[in-house]
Amino acid sequence: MKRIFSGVQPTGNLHLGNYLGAIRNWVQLQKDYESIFCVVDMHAITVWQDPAELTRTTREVTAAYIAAGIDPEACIIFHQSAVPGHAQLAWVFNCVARMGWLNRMTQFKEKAGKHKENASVGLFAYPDLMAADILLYKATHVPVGEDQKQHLELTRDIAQKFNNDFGREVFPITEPLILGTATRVMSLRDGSKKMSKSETSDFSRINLRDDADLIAQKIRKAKTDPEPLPSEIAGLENRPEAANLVGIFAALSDSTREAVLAEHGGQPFSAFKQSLTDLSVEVLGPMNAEMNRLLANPDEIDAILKRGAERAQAIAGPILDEVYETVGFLRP
Ligand code: AQP
Repeated sequence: MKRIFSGVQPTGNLHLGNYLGAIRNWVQLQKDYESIFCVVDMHAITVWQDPAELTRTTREVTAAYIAAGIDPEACIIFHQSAVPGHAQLAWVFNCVARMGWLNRMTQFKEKAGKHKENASVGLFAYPDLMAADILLYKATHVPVGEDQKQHLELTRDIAQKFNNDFGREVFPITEPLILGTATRVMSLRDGSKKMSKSETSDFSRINLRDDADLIAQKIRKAKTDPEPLPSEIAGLENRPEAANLVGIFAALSDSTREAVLAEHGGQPFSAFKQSLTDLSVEVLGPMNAEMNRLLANPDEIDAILKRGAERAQAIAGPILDEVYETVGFLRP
């Protein structure tokens, strides 16, 4: 059996990068894998979250999953804090992983920045919780972007060490699913930075809840350069903002950058931006409408999350029992 686990943090406005880099690919994967998609609220609080906002964004991420085409009947959709096994297994893994392993994690260094001493312990131990998310379901595969590869390696190391320490093959060694279709989307204000929920400038990203007018404004204001669009890929070199817009166009039209340039090369950015706006509104419009419908009915979202948590618990419970028994915890 092939089982995937993946998640998004409810840390702010979901954006085009979350959609093209993650959620859209899951819609395809659900056909071939038993799929568990989580709203990872416990990861979110590794940095400060306003409580009311956290509740709102937990529902928003859930709505985005469904509006993008993830089927809550075929897949399990739930929020992490609703299944206690995530925290329980993470504690066991805190005792399996070594300080040296976590010290090497580049994402902690990036997120903690210069204020390492002030970062939460949770932010440091984040990869142990991620390993618990995956292994609590014995997921065989995890769709990962470039930025999460190192954390999945750590998950594999933890699984291996646990199995070795206790002399039992409790956990699978989870394989990464590197998706050719995943697109890394960069900020509309700076082509060298990734589009991000926590970036202060709202004009750096297209949020999945932006309406057509706002999408048009943001694309119109997106940073570009004075040259027209090239006709070949080589012409995008050292032009990160142009490359980003072409990459977004290709992803939204299920095409290639080559094909986009063959069609639009030579155009001034004003014309290309108009085509990109039309395409973005065409693809994101229906999703935006369905998200708004769901968010106006929070009870519907909460019922989906509750049912998902029950189904997740049914898988996680026996696996946690097996872990506890392996470790030697006396069972009541
Ligand atoms: N710009 C991006 N391009 C492609 N994929 C992206 N992802 C995020 N940003 C881009 C993918 O979305 C998934 C969920 O990400 P996450 O919520 O776990 O956190 P993140 O990667 O840290 O995303 P953000 O938007 O940048 O959030 P903040 O600002 O809170 O850190 C992941 O699969 C990720 O690769």
